[in-house]
Amino acid sequence: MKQLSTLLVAIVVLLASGCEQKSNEYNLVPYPQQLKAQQGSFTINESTIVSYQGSENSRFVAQAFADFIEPASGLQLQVEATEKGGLVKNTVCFIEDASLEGVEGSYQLVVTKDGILVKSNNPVGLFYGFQTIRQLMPAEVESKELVKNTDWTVPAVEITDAPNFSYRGLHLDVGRHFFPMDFIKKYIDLLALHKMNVFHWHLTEDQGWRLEIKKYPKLAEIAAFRDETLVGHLGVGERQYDGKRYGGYYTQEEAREIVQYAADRFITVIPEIELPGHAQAALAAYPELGCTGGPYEVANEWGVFKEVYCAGNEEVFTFLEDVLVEVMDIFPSKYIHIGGDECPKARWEECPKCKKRMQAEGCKDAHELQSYFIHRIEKFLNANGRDIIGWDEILEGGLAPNATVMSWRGIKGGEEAAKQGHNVIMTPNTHFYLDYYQNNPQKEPLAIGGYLTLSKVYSYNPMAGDLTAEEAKHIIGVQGNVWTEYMPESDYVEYMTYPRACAIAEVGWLDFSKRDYEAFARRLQIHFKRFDVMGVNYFDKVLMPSPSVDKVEFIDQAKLELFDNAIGAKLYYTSDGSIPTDKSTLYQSAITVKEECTIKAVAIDSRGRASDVLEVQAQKLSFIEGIAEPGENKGLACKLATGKFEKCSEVDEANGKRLVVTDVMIPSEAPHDNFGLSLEGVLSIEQDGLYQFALGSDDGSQLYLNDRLVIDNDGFHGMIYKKASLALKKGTYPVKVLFFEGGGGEGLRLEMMNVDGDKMQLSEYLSH
Ligand code: TNX
Repeated sequence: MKQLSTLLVAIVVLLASGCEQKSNEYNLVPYPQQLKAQQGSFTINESTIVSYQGSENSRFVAQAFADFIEPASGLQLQVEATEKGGLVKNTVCFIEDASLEGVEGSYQLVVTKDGILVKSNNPVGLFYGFQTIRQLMPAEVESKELVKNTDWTVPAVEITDAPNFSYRGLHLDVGRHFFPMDFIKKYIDLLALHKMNVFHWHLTEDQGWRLEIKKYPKLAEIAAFRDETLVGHLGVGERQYDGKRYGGYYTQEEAREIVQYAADRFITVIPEIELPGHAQAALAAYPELGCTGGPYEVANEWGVFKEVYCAGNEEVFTFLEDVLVEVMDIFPSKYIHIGGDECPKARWEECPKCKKRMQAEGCKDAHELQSYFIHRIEKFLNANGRDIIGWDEILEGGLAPNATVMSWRGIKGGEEAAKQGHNVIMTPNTHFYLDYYQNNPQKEPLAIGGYLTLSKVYSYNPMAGDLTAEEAKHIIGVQGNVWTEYMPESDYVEYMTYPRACAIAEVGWLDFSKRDYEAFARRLQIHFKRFDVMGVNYFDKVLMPSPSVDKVEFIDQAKLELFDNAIGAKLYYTSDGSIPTDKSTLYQSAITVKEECTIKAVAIDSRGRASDVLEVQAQKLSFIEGIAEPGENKGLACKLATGKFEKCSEVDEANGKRLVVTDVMIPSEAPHDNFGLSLEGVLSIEQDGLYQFALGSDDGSQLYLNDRLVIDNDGFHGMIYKKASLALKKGTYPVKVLFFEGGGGEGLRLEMMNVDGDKMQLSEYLSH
């Protein structure tokens, strides 16, 4: 009996490993819509022929395939036209057949032991067939040098494939840091490998203008260089600068070379020329284009700057149109990205020319002036046969009629645009901002902030919003954004971009219902071998577990859940301060915490690699008692002060208009920029227990309870939430919220959760 069971175990193990091997043969990223595994394989040898049928482009793809495999294999395959429509022995055929069904990029691929056949009704599909064959071949095929003793085999398979979205992009900010031509080409190579079809080239910024414009030579001489660069993180410590001149730009010839290089890989380059904001570098070169006339400097640190193109000056439009004429001449793309994001209105509100323009155009506020600006540029580009894309701020003050919107502040802007019948590209910072940390920030090189794991990127469903099927059709695709404030080196760009961009490629390509993160992560491990040969500096660490709360706060006890971010890893933890190992307690279900301690947890993968250590503090809270009486009136007393504030304490001291608000909110009387609020009253608590508060604001805010500061969300920043838990006795508590808005976006919210963790309707508990 024992022998029999041993035998059974052996068979099961064998079968299991056999299965694994089979699935390992098709490590395609993105994974095809339909794949049927077949027995056997085809081996490319010196007498294999590469044939083609169809337009000149089919010859081009066949030749590109032959050229691709030559360096590693040493094979110089003959490329020739064919009349035959089917699979031919020892041939790799690329057939363009107009009678086939399918969207652009769709293709069929058959590999048998005799040969390979790719069919498509369009050359892009043939090219993607080539990319699939490439990924099915041994990773060594990526080598630029001859690789000996390797069989150039392709496993037998039948694939029917098509992209889910027509726009699958990756962006690169070359304004904050400048990257060499070779790197741009490598970036494009990687897009092609992953069947992405747009390279969004973010060419102008406050910190540098990166494209030669013949009519305005000072853009290259002056705007392309800054005197020095901020050292470290903008938000941390005293600001220091490196004292080194930094910059560079692409000549028009170089930019054309990139356009051609991308076109050869069926990739469109969409250039972005930022306007009306993020323009300080251009103003440094041509100060007459700003509201004040300067002087201006190319920015040497990050952020949003108030110096923007003057909207009242005709010269600005002449300049931008001249620039765009040269841009259109270099970039054949139907779309031109005109930015439109983060444009503070402070200068416009004070500028006589802008005021005059507002009056003449009937703009009721500066947002409408921005809308006028974008409309005007759109009109110019439309007249030249091009369409604009803008960041979601272009919704403010009214969308230009034919604009496509890139939704970056989450998905709201995108949905709004889709509802208005505009096309949308989803690039939400919640899922697709590759400048965010992908692992424990303390263990990673400096990044802008955030926390965005591979699995979170992968989980994004562009269609999961509140849109009707008809509206959802306006979502034409997805894009990852790579902002480079904190990425001075190409290698580091790659580290931040890959493999998260692989996940974006798959989100853009594969139907949501077919996506499977675990299978994706397993395929990636094999895909990494290809990256190794290509010299891609990808991120590959075992990810720390994520905690259900950042800090465990409790009265008697609380639960902490851990979530696994690594695939096939086990989680271990300690609560005695020691570093967890695979000998520590295995995490199986939520940890109950009854005493103050630090929970430390790690993930350990099947290869024995450990993640960084996650640390979560557990803190016992003592009850606070309310010191006030309930107010007579609902809501809060509000003081609205206008002026420039940099800190909440300044708002506290300022004089202002007296109003009443029903909730913690910005009253409708408030202007768009430069004001402060002080909201005061009492909060009534009906039951003893643990309450959670989340104070969100853009810019700074503070929450006081019982005259004590409990949440400090002060300073200039975008929408950030800060949280606190408090153990409150039944009673009435004095409450005060301070807030200021200093330009750019605006927002203020206080959320409160009760003892059961349910959201409370805060306004019902407020009085004054
Ligand atoms: C916001 S996304 C920006 C960029 C920054 C980025 C940093 C967008 C349209 N504007 O200027 O680089 O955040 O994450």
